[in-house]
Amino acid sequence: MPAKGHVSVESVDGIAVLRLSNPPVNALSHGLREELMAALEHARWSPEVRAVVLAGTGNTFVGGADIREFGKPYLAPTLWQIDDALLAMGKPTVAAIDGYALGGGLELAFHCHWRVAQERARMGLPEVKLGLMPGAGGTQYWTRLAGPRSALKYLTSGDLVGAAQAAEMGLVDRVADGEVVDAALAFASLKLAEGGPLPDYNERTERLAEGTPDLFDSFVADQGKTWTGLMSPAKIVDCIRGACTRPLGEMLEAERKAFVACEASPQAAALMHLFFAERDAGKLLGDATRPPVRTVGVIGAGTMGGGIAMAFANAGYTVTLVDATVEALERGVAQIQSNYDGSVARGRTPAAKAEAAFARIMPTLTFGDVAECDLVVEAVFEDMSIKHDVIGRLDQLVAPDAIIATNTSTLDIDVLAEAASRPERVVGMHFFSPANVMKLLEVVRSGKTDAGVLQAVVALGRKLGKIPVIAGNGEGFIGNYILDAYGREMDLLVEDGASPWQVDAVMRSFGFAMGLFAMRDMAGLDVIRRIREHRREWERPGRYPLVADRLWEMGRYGQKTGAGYYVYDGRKAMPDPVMDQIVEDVARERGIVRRPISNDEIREKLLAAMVSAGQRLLDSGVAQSAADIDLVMVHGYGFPRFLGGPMHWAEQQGWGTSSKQA
Ligand code: 3H9
Repeated sequence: MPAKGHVSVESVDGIAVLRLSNPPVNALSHGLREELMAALEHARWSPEVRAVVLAGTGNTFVGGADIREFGKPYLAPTLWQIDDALLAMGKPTVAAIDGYALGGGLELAFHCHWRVAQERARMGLPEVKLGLMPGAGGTQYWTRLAGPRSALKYLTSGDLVGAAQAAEMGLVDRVADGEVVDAALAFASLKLAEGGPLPDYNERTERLAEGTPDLFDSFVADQGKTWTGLMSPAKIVDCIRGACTRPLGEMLEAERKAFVACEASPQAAALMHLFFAERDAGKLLGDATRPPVRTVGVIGAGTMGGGIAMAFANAGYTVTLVDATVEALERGVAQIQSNYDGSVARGRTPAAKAEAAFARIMPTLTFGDVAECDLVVEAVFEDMSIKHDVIGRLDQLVAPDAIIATNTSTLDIDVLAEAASRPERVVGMHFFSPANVMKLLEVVRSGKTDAGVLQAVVALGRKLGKIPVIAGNGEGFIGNYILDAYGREMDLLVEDGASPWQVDAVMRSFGFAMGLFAMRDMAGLDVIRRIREHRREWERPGRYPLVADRLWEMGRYGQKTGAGYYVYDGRKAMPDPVMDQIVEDVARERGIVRRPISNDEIREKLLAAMVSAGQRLLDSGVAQSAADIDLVMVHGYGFPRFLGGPMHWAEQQGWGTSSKQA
């Protein structure tokens, strides 16, 4: 039968091959489900069909339920009805998995009697990453096929497994090194020839005895702390626990109810919002094109420069890393080496991969060695005249169409771009420290940055595995502008009566991993003072908070001096009576009558400061969308992911922000 719509059907020796097609990831959207249901019914009742092979098209089996349909009324046939139709088939069914089989897609395969996977296939139940849980039998079938231990591990993390590992675990029955549909057809023929009863999950109980109370208790004790703000991991655990002790039918019903509760949760709305925002980031550009970047140079082998070089090297780029002195270069290279060693020791990077990446970094003292690069990122000291000078020199050196990127976090990119004879090729690449780890990349455009340059840098950011958010050249771009706004609010709250300890505790209880005062102590109050000096923050309208300067004057630079906002025992922060006195003194000098400030007031004021700063960024066009602001705050500034970012959060609270698209 010729291909038609979302499901094509072909018959091979009495075996119906159903191929699903819904690009880009063959999600189980309503239209696809309608056609699939019709094809399954036809296969069921057609006497010529002896068995069914279910396959995807493109390079994916099925990426899961259609995430865009969540939160809307369920349209029949639902995924549950499709799965029931597979169970009712009464003829052998084989899933032929190539590419991804995820979420509802893997569950669809679980509803087939057997699974054949191409060796490059990857599968898993990543629903937890969307604030959801498997809702079409995933918790039950995984547990019955591969045991509760692996179900706990993979379903609460959402991690994927490859075909070979899946076969070892019992999730798939055969791994194919060639065309997967051919292998599935051969497998189905074999099963037809063998005859005998079809497998029944009710009888697959051999792994369930592993599910002892101790297994679950110790798993929760160990992992529970990483589930802050999420309801689905605990529900997943409950369903796996139930799989080991309760009848299958009862637990499928329980799983479905739990899924529906997760689907309706604010966390799921927040995480799905981020899922789409992450994919939309950097997309609001025109279609200007230019050749992709192939060769990269980094100027400055300090902490940022070294991290940036690693980010490129990890993505397969050869990087020319320049510094001016032997000592600086050697120190930088030693730091890079030690970062790779640490990553290997912690089991995060295989040794061979780390070695290969390290070998791609070419240190040099010769500035001219970057002459052939398609893109050079300057990561020299954060000082206008130094950066201006470097950009001017690069402009003279590199090819006319090469891109010059600056890693500034605070300087005016329009002014920096003036150093180049072609300012249109100058762009900001604001990496976050450690640059080889943090996913956020602010791509900052000056008034003159060429659209093609912007697009090339966004594409490059994606290749580095970053989330590239485009920002205009406003002060602090997106992230630091918002950080400033709520940082100032926090400082004022402290002068007015709160303590840093209280404010940080409020932030942590909201979901931040760390409070901002503790963060400042970690970054160093001397470093932060330099930034304030550069920005001349005291000249801004409104009350200028004084405590940070007072600490700096006293040499209390934070962790590095053993005292800042807190006093330190090693890295352990403790409230400090001296700090209380400093605050009292400042308040007295300013005539402020300090008062007790409630946690609610602190939270409201901080969030209001973030959100109104975000709104100003939208109004001025520095941020292209509210979703971009959310990405910046979640990926660069520790805003709790399960709340979806400040703008999404505010909208959920009914605060009424407007999102503007460029
Ligand atoms: C579920 O299944 C629940 C069930 O248990 C129970 C139900 C009862 N739906 O990531 P990419 C879009 S929950 C709709 O850039 P890649 C995506 O937005 C679901 N759209 O590609 C993007 O659109 P655009 C469980 C989806 O190659 C485009 O596809 N499944 C879906 O880097 C390309 O995406 C998951 O959680 C979807 N399910 O990665 C899997 N998936 O082009 C979620 C993707 O307009 N998906 N899109 O920007 C992924 O992890 C990755 O997309 C995947 C491909 C690995 C599949």
